[in-house]
Amino acid sequence: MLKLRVPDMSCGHCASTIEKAVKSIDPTARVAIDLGSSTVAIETKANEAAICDVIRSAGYDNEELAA
Ligand SMILES: [Cu+2]
Repeated sequence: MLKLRVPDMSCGHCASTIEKAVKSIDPTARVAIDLGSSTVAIETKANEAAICDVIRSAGYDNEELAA
């Protein structure tokens, strides 16, 4: 489980952009977004650094949280 803090995520549109970005790398990923705490939990078998990068490319800086 990859947990990220994504400070610039503020609405449902942000959430769906991030989810689409993750699924462009791993269509089977499970993405749980919590706008209240600006965190995203991702269950994926894909490379975690690649997931962070694709979210960044979509316009959302992010940092990994300790599990
Ligand atoms: Cu938004």
